[in-house]
Amino acid sequence: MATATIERIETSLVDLPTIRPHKLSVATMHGQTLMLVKVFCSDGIVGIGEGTTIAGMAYGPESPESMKLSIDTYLAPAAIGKDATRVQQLMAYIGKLVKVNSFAKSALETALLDAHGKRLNVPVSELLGGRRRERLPIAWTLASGDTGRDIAEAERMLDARRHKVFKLKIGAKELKTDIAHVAQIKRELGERGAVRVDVNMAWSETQAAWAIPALADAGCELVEQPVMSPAALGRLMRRFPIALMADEILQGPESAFEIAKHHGADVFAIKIEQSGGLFAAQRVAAIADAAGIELYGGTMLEGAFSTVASAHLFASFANLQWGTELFGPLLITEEILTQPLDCSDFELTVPSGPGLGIALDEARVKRFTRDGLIAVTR
Ligand code: MUC
Ligand code: MG
Repeated sequence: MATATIERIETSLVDLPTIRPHKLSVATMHGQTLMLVKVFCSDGIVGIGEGTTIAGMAYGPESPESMKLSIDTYLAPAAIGKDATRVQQLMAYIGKLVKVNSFAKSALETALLDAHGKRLNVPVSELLGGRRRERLPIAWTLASGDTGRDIAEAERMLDARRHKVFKLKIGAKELKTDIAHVAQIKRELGERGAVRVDVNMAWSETQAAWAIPALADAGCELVEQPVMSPAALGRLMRRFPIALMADEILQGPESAFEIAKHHGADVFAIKIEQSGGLFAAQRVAAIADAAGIELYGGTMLEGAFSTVASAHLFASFANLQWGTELFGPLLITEEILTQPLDCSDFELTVPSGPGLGIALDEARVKRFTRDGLIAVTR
């Protein structure tokens, strides 16, 4: 086994515009900030990882700025001088020193896996047990805030053969307005496009109980995180036949186990950052499989690095019944890779080179790198 120690860790914040405002029940995004982490090893290998959130702190407790701070102040000093080839051991050690901070840990673990894959000349998927598929179906989120614009966008995606599964962000408007929006989009798309919704916890249990049958009647096939409470989600699951998916309540293996114990969701949206890293996300998937819960590859609207890390992991899953939504890089106006990802025929190709199998376009990213901690756009 090659030996290498961690010599230096650098973090940066990269502010990138989105192709249009992205409207969720919790916030409207006008841009995305990538927190990039580079791990420099004594064998000359550099690994890159990434952390993102959704609209700063509107979605969860971490932000790109907090990730940078926790890595610079706590994770990096703990990692420097340690064996770069023992990724799980190092992450377990860091886990003892730093509680939670799941997104920051996921970014660092991604960088370590990228470096180790490059060292061993294998893709990250091989470090995770080996891939079972080379390509992953990718859904697209319609979230312009306007029904007509969403329909036109969906038509463009279908024509380009980029996406045929659409997730609609609802929960910010009146229930009846949201249902009419979903129904109109599904009516226009017919059998050409599948329609799902994500409420991002905006509804009460009574609101959800009213809306879920109406969504099913409108042709919606999956309802993601309609309510905040895990107990309420479990109760709704038992009342309605339509598939209900857990997202925000899934915060790593322990929470997955609690939900699975009571079979509190039909589907888990697995996200590497929310899980606390790729290995933790792998454990979440194992819990779901054991409990008969189906799987979906989720996103934190990540840029290329975290998207590709997720793709390596999802490619290794035994089950991926609901496909993925790894479209994050396509929501951003700027290409940050030297070689763009292949998204074609409704699928993303999992890169096959060593590590993550992608390279950062340093010159391009430099233009968008923040000088200090205050975001210009979000
Ligand atoms: C979420 O809540 O799932 C995923 C797709 C999207 O548009 O927002 C994210 C977050
Ligand atoms: Mg969600």
